[in-house]
Amino acid sequence: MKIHNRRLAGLAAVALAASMALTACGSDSDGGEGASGDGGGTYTFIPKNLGNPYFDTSNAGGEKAIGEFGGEYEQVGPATGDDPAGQVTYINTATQQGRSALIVSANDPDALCDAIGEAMDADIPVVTYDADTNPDCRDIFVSQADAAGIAQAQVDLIADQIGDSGEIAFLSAAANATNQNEWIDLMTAEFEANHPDITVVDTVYGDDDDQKSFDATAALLQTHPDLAGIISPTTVGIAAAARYLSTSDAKGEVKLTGLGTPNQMREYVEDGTVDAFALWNPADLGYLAAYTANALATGEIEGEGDSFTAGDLGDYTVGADNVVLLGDPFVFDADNIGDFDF
Ligand code: RAM
Repeated sequence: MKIHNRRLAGLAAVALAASMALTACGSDSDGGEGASGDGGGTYTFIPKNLGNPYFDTSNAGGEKAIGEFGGEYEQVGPATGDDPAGQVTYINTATQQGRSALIVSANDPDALCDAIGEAMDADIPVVTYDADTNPDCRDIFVSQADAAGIAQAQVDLIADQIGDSGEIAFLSAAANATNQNEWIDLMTAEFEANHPDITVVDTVYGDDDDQKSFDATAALLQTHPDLAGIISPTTVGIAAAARYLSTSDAKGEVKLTGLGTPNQMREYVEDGTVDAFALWNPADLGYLAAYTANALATGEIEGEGDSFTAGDLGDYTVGADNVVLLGDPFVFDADNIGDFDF
């Protein structure tokens, strides 16, 4: 439905796009309708924040894909992972420049929607990846894995590590992060339904900032002296928490799991601070998001039910709610972490 609106709006946007082409960047391949065939086009990645190794990896995957189909890549974004207003300014700039498509990991489900709506009114497709907005305010969400599967993997890991009994807490990213909030809600429901001896005692927020996450871990241990485990469903949070635990008396006593990158977590798995954690391949996520944006920008797909080929990853079909699903999460432990380098 939204896609149709965008198509209708596209007619009205032709004049706007034409006038923008006179002032923007001097390239006649700019603009939502400017990408033709498989090649060309200008693609802007807007992660939650810059300087986060997770997004460095995912966006490098996006850059690789864009190179394969002959487009131009850029990455812009705020310094911290709790700044939706910062993301809005980058979306507005990209719209004024008439980029071919935007690929956004949203810091907030609602706060970006007006800016994204203006981009789509100018016939610039908007793909969210990693963290979605409300579904009715973007074209397609490229999802790293099914949210229920991500939640279940982390519940199973902590339940196994603490003997299915005791107090646990969440160390999250930003309080408004759609992805973390959805996973935490699903995990809480799963504990209540199937793990009667596990009690969730707290949720704290490190805003995907290393120092804030480190400090929040210290505070959690002080506030809850009987804590058995921490789940941190953010790569920044779990790495900071592991660093704190690795030199504290709680090392190996308070279990830590969640979502991390192998390169950030390797030393903590090898020194016994962490038994196992999960993630998908972020490079594949960015790669798939770029091919999805290209397929929208070239008109190859419009929405649910349409199929496209994402380079080396193969064929994908847009599912319900205009979601494209990458695959299943993967569990890393001491036996396999040496096989990965991201
Ligand atoms: C952090 C970010 C990102 C999340 C990963 C697991 O890098 O919060 O949104 O998907 O962790």
